[in-house]
Amino acid sequence: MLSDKMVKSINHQINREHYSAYLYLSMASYAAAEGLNGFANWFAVQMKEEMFHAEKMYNYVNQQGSRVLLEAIEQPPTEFSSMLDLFEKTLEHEKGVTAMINNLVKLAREKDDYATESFLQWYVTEQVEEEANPAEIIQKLKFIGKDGRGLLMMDKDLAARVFTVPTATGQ
Ligand code: OFO
Repeated sequence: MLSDKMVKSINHQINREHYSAYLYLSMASYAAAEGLNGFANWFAVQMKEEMFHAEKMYNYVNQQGSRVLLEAIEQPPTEFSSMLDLFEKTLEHEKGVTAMINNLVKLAREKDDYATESFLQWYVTEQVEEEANPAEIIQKLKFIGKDGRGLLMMDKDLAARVFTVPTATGQ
């Protein structure tokens, strides 16, 4: 059984994961409008990952016999200036999400809620990747600079990204 505070906090995190999905869909739309469909694909896959993050928490709250209450999702930014801008904003956003996940772990520890602490470990590990991926792309984009051919080659690479449901930990 989850404490009221834990249910409220996970419910709020479900909202933040949905917001992340919305943010990345907005970024996908910007990249598509710029004619960079590989970049758009990367963000569309990222959007699906975020929906998975939210669904995994939704399932956990239900399994624990508590109730998910969905909150309003605010409008994400719609104006961006470049592919580099998208990934810098992604990295900044993910650092914020990591801090939120860490706060949830802290709360689980305070409440001696071992099940939730164990459940959240998946997200702790996932956040390492969530920060590493944009950081790596930022490095490449800085290297490419204003070279249009480099950008197109990268667009081709990013077109190959596919969403796969994590099997070992997926629920
Ligand atoms: Fe859900 O990890 Fe990104 O936001």
